Amino acid sequence: MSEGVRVNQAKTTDEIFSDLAVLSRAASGWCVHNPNVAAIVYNADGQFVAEGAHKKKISDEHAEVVALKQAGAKARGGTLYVSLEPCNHSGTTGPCTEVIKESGIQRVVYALADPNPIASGGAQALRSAGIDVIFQRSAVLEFEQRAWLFRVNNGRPLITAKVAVTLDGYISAKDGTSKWITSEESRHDVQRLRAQVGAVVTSTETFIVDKPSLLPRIDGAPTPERIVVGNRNVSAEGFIHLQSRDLEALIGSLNKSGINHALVESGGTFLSALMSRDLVDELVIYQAPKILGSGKAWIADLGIASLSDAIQWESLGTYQIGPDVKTHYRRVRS
Ligand code: AOF
Ligand code: ZN
Repeated sequence: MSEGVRVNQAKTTDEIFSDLAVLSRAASGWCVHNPNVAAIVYNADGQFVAEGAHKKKISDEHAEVVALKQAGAKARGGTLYVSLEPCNHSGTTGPCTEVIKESGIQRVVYALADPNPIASGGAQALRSAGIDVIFQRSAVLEFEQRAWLFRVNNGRPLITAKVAVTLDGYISAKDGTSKWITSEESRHDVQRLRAQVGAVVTSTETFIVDKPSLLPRIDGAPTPERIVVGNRNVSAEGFIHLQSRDLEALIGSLNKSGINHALVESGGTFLSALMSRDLVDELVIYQAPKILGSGKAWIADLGIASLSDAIQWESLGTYQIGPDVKTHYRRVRS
């Protein structure tokens, strides 16, 4: 199906995929181990019937099953849109392909082939049962599921670092003052980041100086695992304290919990250690329109002497947040 073609309903497939992206993003903080899959059901007349997302921390039910259960008999003859190829295996639940067949769904449109060998084969199984199966690649839905895909492909979570800096790149002034460099609007935006990840990580240094809660202060938001890394003794109730500077221990702990996406909120020392090990995959930089001229830099000397050795990033988007500018970067590895 080409972009812009309307199939017996008010929305194009790309528009429905955008709706799936919104559902997927809202579910991402609820998913450990598993992908943040979303599904939407339209009936035979092309009318919206039901939607669902996988929220592993609440239920094992896959997105397709959540949406189809809600749709009931209205799914008969209809179309199921799903961000990931439906699974064909019995794992924590039975195969979604069986539930789809029983639902009477006539058409399945999915955006990403399942890279998980034990779960794959769903598209073929549905075709064999006489269901029309359409694969339409979606960069938007690949992006929303990138943390899980990254973990499947790399054996560790996607790591995003968030920093709040002045125009000249400082996170605190010479006298140590750091509250608040960025605006209230930016700080609220950070709450939404925390709500979308499985873990928020900081260093003992930042923990002692800032006493951050690292919790998303948003009603009904999922609670990320909170991790403090470093040798110093801290009283961190509700946090996991990894009393070591060994970053392998951090990765091991994140993997043990099945974290797809971790957010690092720390000062320059810890961030530089991660950066030196090439463990930062994305950056979210909030830049306030302030200049200090001196203070603590957000990143330390990385031992890079020449421009040709610079660590490369690409921008995924720039946004005005109140008086500040937020830029989202992705590491470019050649
Ligand atoms: C999900 N949610 O909505 C879909 C998934 O551990 P299990 O048995 O729940 O199986 C997880 C695998 O199932 C997952 O890696 C993916 O390949 C497939 N589909 N998983 O958690 C969903 N549709
Ligand atoms: Zn499934």
